[in-house]
Amino acid sequence: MNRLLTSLADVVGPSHVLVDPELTASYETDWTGRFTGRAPAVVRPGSAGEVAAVMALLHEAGRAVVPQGGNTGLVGGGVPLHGEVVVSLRRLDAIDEVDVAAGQVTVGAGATAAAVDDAAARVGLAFGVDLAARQSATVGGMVATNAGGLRMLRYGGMRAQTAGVEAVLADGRVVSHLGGLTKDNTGYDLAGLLAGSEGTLAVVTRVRLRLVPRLAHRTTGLLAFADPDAALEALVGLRRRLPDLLEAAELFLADGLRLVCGHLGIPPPFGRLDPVYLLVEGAGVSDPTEELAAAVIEVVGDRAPAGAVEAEPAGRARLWRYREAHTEAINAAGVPVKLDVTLPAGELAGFLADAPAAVGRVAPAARCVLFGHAGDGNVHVNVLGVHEPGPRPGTEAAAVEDAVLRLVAGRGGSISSEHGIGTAKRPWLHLNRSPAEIDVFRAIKRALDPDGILNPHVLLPERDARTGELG
Ligand code: 2HG
Ligand code: ZN
Repeated sequence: MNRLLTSLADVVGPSHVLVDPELTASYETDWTGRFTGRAPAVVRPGSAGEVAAVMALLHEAGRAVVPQGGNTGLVGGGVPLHGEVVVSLRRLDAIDEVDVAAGQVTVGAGATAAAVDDAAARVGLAFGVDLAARQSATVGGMVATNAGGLRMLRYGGMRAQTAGVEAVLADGRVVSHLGGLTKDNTGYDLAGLLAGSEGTLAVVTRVRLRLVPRLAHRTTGLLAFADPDAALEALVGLRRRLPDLLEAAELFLADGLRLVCGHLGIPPPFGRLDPVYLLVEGAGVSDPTEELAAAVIEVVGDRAPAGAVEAEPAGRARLWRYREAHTEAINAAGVPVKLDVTLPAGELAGFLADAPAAVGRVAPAARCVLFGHAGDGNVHVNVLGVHEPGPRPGTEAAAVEDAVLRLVAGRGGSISSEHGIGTAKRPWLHLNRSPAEIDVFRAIKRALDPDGILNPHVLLPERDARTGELG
């Protein structure tokens, strides 16, 4: 190892090979505190060339690697749970000049979502993906997880924003296709393949991003409902009535709101706790307030016993805070078991009703907090008060995961909506993917990473259920 560390230091400089536990600690534990490991080293290359040289050395040494961006992942996919070397891409944060004619920009993997959006704003454009972790989440990690976020409804997820990638293969070779041409049928879509590959196929170093128009006006509405059915019916009506205006449609429930209000020390929205809330945001080149308010009155009407519409930034931020503070409020209450799932539209209300009971059957003392991106059918299931929340088989946490994921799959949903499979969910991949599909995944993995050094413990199940072969 010492020889390897010296060679790595020759490439990136000694101050960018971290081995002191005090310096490596923040790279070794995920944001929730649920996933934690120990890395023999954290390597911080400063350019794509350095990433290539680092990967060549690690490949030669047969060392397993976890590529890491802002370490905001929630499924244990970006931390060294099995003693992997962490390759941090955060120093690759350069943002090229925005190509205004193309409406695109090329950015380093370490650029944060917020920094990309700021750069786009300077020329009247915006980054189509927005999420609560915008100040820390990096573009490389967002591609690797195919992040979705708050505006998926209107612009799609990371794969849709990705017009090209540059990436380093396991052995240090570089593949680069950053031209961003709208029409370009010259073979396999490597950018599309790497989106959602969770660091298992290559290390993303640069990304060509499609940008979207920056809409000058936006209005946020918060509506309270007596039950999920009423909220979801209202959402169907609003989507139909405002097909070009809606940018976000978020849902949360009384339990989550109670936690948020306690955590922030603020009163609930309408001076009381309602069972279900829908937060909707409209954005346009002209002020959408009247159109949104009219649609709420016409479509939602009496379905919502209380509501507010805000167009000023401070008022909008106040409404968003109730939704965006869920993650931090949950974490302040304990280490959660987090599941991130999609339900078909027609199954969403039923799932919200059934999930707490399914959890209660296997973890009687647990508390279920449900919220998410209603417009995409995406529910974030956070379970607090689980005995042994760590990601180990045979624990109460595993029983909770099993119960929720089977419920989701049984209703035709996806066990990973936007956070990835990571280490957390790979034993359940077979609930959504057939043996033939998993065989194809393994073949792709072998083609790009024959020695299995790139994030070897995520996404693919450890053993093939039929052959017993290692993933
Ligand atoms: C969000 O939508 C994030 O706020 C985090 O995806 C979700 O904390 C969670 O479970
Ligand atoms: Zn989310």
